[in-house]
Amino acid sequence: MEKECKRIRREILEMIHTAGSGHPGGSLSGVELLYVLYSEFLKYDSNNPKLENRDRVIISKGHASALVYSILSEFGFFPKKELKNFRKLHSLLQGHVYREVPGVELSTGSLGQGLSYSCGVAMAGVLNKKDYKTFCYLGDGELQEGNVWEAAMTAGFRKLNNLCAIVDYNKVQENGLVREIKSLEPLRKKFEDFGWSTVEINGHDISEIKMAFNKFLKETEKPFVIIANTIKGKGVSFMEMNSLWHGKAPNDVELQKALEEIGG
Ligand SMILES: Cc1ncc(C[n+]2csc(CCOP(=O)(O)OP(=O)(O)O)c2C)c(N)n1
Repeated sequence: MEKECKRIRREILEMIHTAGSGHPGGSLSGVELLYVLYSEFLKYDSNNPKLENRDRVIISKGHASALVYSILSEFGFFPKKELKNFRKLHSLLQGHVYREVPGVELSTGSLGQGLSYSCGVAMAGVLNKKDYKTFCYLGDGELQEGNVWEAAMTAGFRKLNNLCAIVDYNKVQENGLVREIKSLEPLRKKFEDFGWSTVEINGHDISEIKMAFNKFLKETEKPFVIIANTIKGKGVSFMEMNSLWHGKAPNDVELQKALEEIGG
């Protein structure tokens, strides 16, 4: 799977380079998390993306669109050739994930909303006696939004054991370090106090990610959160942990250097 993840990383950077804009840092940090989810855990039919009993994936950090589109095309939701239209006017693949794209459940980009929506989707599953699961992918800077904690409280109170939040804890937000701008710590304890089951992993370690999703599938009582320690810009030395690469496209020389470093 490491080879595939390198390919996704290269594709993300090529898309952002061609578009001349985008969000490399927080896309590169989530590659393994989404790759493992789609390849081994998610129930879906890419030829029938609205299948009633599909598992739902809500991308709350909607700016990670290059990552999401690369993953969705990898798993057959639409052809790879569409990726060259990323961020072009009138193309389907807009800069923040858009629900007309096959496989995207909710248009996002205004941070802080995905977990509330995910609670609604998960509650609908319970009320309608459906056995789908709901996964919500969040950024760490995004957790500074109050709405996230209202949703976290709801999920805990409602015991939404069909809901799995995935926090891409890459420690860097748009303008600097999360711990210096508004620390989330003690993050795991916060979720536990709100009634969640928690696991904390290395979000680039395939076997730890699998362990975490397996644990979620065995959860019977509480909503589940995977706190995934990741590296913003993972795989490219000059992008790693550097907020300058939150929302900037590499130029030709930078792209070449990045692709060489990623290798594969
Ligand atoms: C409500 C809202 N405020 C501000 C922004 C602008 N913005 C886009 S990405 C971002 C930083 C998000 O940081 P984080 O959640 O850590 O994302 P990641 O590092 O994973 O890319 C901000 C402030 C936004 N999209 N929505």
